[in-house]
Amino acid sequence: MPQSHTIRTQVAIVGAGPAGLLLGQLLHRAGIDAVLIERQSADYVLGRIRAGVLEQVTMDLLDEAGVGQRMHAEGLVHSGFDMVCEGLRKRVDLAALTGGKTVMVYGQTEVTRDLMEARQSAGLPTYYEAQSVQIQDFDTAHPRVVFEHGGHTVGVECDFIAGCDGFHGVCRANVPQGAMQTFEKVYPFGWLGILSDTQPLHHELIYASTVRGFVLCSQRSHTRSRYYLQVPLTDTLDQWSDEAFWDELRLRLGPQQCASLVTGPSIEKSIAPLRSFVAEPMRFGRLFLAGDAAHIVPPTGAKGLNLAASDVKYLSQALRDFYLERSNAGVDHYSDRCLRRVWRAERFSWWFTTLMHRFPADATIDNKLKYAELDYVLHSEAGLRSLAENYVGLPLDFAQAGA
Ligand code: RFL
Ligand code: PHB
Repeated sequence: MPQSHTIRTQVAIVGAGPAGLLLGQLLHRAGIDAVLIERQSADYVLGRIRAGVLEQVTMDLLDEAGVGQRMHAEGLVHSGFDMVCEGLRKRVDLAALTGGKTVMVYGQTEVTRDLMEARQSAGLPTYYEAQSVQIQDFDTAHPRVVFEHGGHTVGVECDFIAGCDGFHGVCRANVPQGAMQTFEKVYPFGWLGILSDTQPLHHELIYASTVRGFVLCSQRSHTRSRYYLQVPLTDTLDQWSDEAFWDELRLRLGPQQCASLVTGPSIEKSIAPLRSFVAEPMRFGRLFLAGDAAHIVPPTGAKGLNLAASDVKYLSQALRDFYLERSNAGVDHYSDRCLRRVWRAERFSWWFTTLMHRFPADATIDNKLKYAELDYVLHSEAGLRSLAENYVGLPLDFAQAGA
């Protein structure tokens, strides 16, 4: 007979990606008890190569969580990026356009590692490789999470469940039909990404719109590069040898931009579909959704991880209000506060994606119009300022009710 046991906590967090781990850390610092439940192993979570650009709001939150030291020591502060379009190359000077704001290039893997280590050294409970995770009774004051772990059935009794389990998780899927409205757009292409231990093409990021499709030249350090190519959704990894990738990158950017390109073997290669998605409201009873569980942006605007961080900021504040101030205000306003920032980031990510990619259904006039828009944005103070303001991240404060 498999054994079972029950644990009692204040907040059960489902999913130990950046959203779940960061929430766990902020709650711990506020003296609120939480248990983390993750379907995968810690190594698997660390093996996922995803985001690379952190906004100031995210950096501040990592500092608040007490895990910012390595980010400040090893992360790369970027005060601008380059845009390339049909032979035009222009630097977007983020700092000059936003009153000194910058972004940090520091991989999601590193953020996750720092949070995992902090959690482990504080001795906080995390169940990795949890199977058959179920959430129950979250429309009552006594929610539960039940799962299989190491041959045992574990029940977690709690006051709240935080659904930080990503787009394919169980939490959103268990909300009764009709209680949440979803909005979705799937783009007709994906991003083929490659990681390689080679010197980056440029000291800052390059976003390029080319006749053969979008290119992003990013990086993780001075010796590790991350490149992305827009590819048809039907493409598979076995069609893309490293050689084919570098050849296509050279074709898209042209010999002049690629003069100093250093190529080498890939250490990771993956294809990600692009999607805009929002579920609202982000709360049902005592279940809160945060991060990719509630919304997805196409990665062009580098907003996904940053939105997960701002959700977690609002959620940790709401839970602090509830436990430390005995106030329901934060809990009640959680969804509205998040969604206002989410929708603005959705709009920017959709706009930047549409502008920079070739769509299969685009007529020649669409391409001409996109070029004209890029030409305008890059040669207008107002256009550049709007791009820069959104890229560095909108402030958290405008999301206060009524503002
Ligand atoms: P995650 O990272 O998906 O973590 C969810 C966790 O939940 C677990 N899980 C479950 N656990 C228990 N029970 C279940 N039933 C479960 N089902 C799932 C999963 O195993 C996982 O560990 O969501 P989270 O924490 O909300 O974090 C969101 C970010 O990961 C995501 O938004 C970013 O990676 C998006 N993104 C970028 N964001 C940025 O801010 N800047 C960027 O530069 C950036 N670049 C990117 C990106 C995403 C990309 N891909 C691959 C989608 C570049 C790419 C290519
Ligand atoms: C990345 O380095 O993975 C990255 C950077 C900027 C983006 C998306 C992804 O817009």
